[in-house]
Amino acid sequence: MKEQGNFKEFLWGVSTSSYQIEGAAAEDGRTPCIWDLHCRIPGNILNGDTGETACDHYHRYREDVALMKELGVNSYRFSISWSRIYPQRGVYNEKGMRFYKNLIYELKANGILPCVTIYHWDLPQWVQELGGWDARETVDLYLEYADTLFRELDADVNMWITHNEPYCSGFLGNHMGEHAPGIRSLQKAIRSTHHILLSHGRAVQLYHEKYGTHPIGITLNLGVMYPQTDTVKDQLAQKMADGYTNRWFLDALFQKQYPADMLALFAARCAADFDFIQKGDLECIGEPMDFLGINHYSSTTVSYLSAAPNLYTAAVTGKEKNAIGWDIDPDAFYDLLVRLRKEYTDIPVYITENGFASKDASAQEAVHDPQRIRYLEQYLQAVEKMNAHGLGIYGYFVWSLMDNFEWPSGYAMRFGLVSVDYQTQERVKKDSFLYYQKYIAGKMAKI
Ligand code: GCO
Repeated sequence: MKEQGNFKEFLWGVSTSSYQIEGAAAEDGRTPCIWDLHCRIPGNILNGDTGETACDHYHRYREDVALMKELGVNSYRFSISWSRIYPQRGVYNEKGMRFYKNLIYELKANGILPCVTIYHWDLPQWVQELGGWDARETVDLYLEYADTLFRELDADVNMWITHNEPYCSGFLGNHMGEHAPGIRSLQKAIRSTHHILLSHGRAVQLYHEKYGTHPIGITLNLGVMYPQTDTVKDQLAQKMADGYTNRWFLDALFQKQYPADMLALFAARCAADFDFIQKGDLECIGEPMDFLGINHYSSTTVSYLSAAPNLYTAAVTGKEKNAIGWDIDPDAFYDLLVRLRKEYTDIPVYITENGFASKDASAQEAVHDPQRIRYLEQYLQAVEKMNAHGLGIYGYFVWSLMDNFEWPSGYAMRFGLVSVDYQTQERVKKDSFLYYQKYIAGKMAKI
């Protein structure tokens, strides 16, 4: 295990992403991303919500940074909108970049370290029209975009995340069709995840060769899967759920191979021949990175269902849940890290997202949130236990700074420490904001 940083270096933060908060969809040269189009198709998003205005962060970022300053975080994780930087093929948009330079300037002036996610699902529509992640050429387009970010922003960025949750952008977007671009094709989805992972590996190589001043890694959403019963069938379901969400990505990144059981399942389900995996690809995907980001929210219990795409379906448990129905299970969070250390890697880990969804009737009602506080208490305790047992956690980011556009759930689900009234854009600190503020202050005081 690499030596763990002291508390001075520990990052206490909050996370957001571009499409979920920025709004200003057509401003300063930005062109549509795949989510802009996905939101316009009736039935895709609850209540027909879109990210067109979202939290209007593009115009209110100073106010939002002031909230972070008050919260006391020493780091902020956000993502960059690719179509602000490259609104069209080969056309660099200085005005789009200016927004991020201003944001980073504001953060640094307030003593907050910028942690930048290069890609958090908002693929420019023009890239989708060239084939999207299904096309190998997208890897080169991503690299051109990433290199531009490194060149323009590296001096002031504290750490880089190549991708957020390739499971979602790859499988949920292209196999399940639940996320943009809303495609339902296993074959396309396998190719897409491969190209996403390849673009990650190539970006890590490029960054290490040309820049290499700050840490660079990827963020995975790792879940913990339990079988509903101990029957052979449910155990198989558990294995497939783990393979689809966790091992497909972990094995590629840390063992330079895809899991054999998933290759067999996919081959049977869509007659894929995997010829898109070219010589040297897995070597590149496995390029050593400086840290792993983990987004974690809950555990999932599954049972066998032969008709389901991957032979499993989520089962209902008696565990306490958030408003989306995700099980609250902090012990599973701890076990996840034990497993990661045992089976995969000893590189530093950042918890890049963790948080609680509530469904409140109004922004005002959202302000008193004892359940979110209870959730954070339990999950922060798990992080403390991880570090007490030397599991190498270097930072923790709450999802999210403020209520925002929660993908297919639109604005119905609220994850924020700050409540947002979407009519007036008024921000109000929730009780959980005050809780996290006090928690961080206690940690900092111990330095
Ligand atoms: C994710 C994304 C976030 C979500 C959050 C809650 O993990 O899905 O990174 O954009 O909003 O996780 O679902």
